[in-house]
Amino acid sequence: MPDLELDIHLTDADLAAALRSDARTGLTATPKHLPPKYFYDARGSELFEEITRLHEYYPTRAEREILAERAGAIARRTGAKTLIELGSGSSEKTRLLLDALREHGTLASFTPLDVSAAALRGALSDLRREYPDLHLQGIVADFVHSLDVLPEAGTRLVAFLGGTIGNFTPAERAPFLAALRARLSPGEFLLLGADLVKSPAVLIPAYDDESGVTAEFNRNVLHVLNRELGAHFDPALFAHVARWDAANEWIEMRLRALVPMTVPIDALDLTVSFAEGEELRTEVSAKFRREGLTAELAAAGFAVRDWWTDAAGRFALTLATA
Ligand code: AVJ
Repeated sequence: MPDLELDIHLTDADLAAALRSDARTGLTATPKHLPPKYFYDARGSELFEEITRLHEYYPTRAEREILAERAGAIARRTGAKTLIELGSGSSEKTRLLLDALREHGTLASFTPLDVSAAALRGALSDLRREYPDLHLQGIVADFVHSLDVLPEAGTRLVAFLGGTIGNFTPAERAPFLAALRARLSPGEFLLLGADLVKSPAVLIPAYDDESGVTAEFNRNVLHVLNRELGAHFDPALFAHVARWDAANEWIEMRLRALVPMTVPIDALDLTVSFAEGEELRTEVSAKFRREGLTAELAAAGFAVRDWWTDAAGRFALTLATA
């Protein structure tokens, strides 16, 4: 069946090449690191959905609370004709926005953008049934490198939700936000979800839950390397580590080698050694403060119009204009 509703700007071959290059770079670096986008194969996406339902993992619920309360205001303030969602995944919370924009009467099209064609196909087939009058156009792309493929039509609202902006380091955020701003016209909008700095007593359990789902999610990246690159990791020999970096104000997830090991990676013609206790960094999840994020947005050319948090003040949703 042809993918009428899917523009593919990133093929499986592109993804495979990126993984080879990122794995070679990250696993031969000191300290070792991998980009978080490789968590999200089918199993990893399922585990992430499970994480969003954990009682320790508050960001999804907090953001949904804000969206439920503010979607009407967002629709009125933006009058958006086109909603674009970066890193859309299942687009579950986005329905609150779609409903409000539809009720407001301005919305004509929705463009979810994600690296996972499978996630987009699943989301689009549900959305097609739920929103038969909406023009749907999924884009398979890496949101970091593919801002130039955003559709041009109407007043656009770009939603970047879930706190995924936290996966960038500050040095990566500035050019990303500037590139996004450059793609928008004055008067168009960015809706950004950001997790806020808070006590490590709350942050750490959110990334190291009692039931071990986040640990499985973390180790899943090793299964991805085994399957995609012919690597020979034994995920059971790695401990899940979540640590709060107070200086950088970010959570780091790492995998700690429980024993010394050498791991062949067939597709890279590479063997990687781990000392006992050596850690591989798999994710940075930065947490934000209002002043800092407002200043970063301003430096990129965005003006913050609204700053909303959940009642408990854990998570922020900010509406900014280009
Ligand atoms: C999807 C990037 C927002 O950083 O909280 C959840 C991913 N990692 N648990 C986050 C994640 C561990 C999540 N983001």
